[in-house]
Amino acid sequence: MAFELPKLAYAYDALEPTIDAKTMEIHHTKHHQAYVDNLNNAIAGTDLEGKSLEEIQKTGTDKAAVRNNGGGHYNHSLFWELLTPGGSKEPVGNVKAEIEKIGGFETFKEDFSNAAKTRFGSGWAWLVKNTDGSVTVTSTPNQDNPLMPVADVQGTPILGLDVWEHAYYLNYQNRRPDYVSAFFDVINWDKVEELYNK
Ligand code: MN3
Repeated sequence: MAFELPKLAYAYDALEPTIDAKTMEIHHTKHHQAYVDNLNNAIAGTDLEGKSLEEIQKTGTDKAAVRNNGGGHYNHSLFWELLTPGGSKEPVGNVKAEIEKIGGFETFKEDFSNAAKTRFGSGWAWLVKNTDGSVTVTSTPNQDNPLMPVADVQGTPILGLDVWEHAYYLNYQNRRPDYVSAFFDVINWDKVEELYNK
């Protein structure tokens, strides 16, 4: 069964003013759809066909088309779920406790924002869960993610921010820092906690 574009749990205009409806619609129906289609084409007839999306990140990304489009599908599928209208303002539960251990929420916000702002060109900022349960802030270029063997910091992504220009340019133009700080208004921290506890 080929991969499909996931439906969003909210309307395209639900995240305004942080993310405008036009950006959401193009991002979901054009950019994400293209990653899905190109991933399906890249794995058709190969031993990756039928593997889970997570498994593909871990084992299939030595091929450029799978790395770029498999990463694109995984990253965006996660990203949509991490957003919610109104956001939930602060981390909860185990994630809150782990963020306390790396300096607390304000320090985390600064570190995560710096990772997002200083990622040159296109890429993603991440909070990952390590195998010992601790959490680390990192970033990756392009559509790479911390599940891929090629990533500088390996781990399970529990929060991610798309810092490609297509994610913010209509509303923020070149002001990536404004987009990054607004992101904190729409984070679904309950989802982050759910991913941590998986
Ligand atoms: Mn994107």
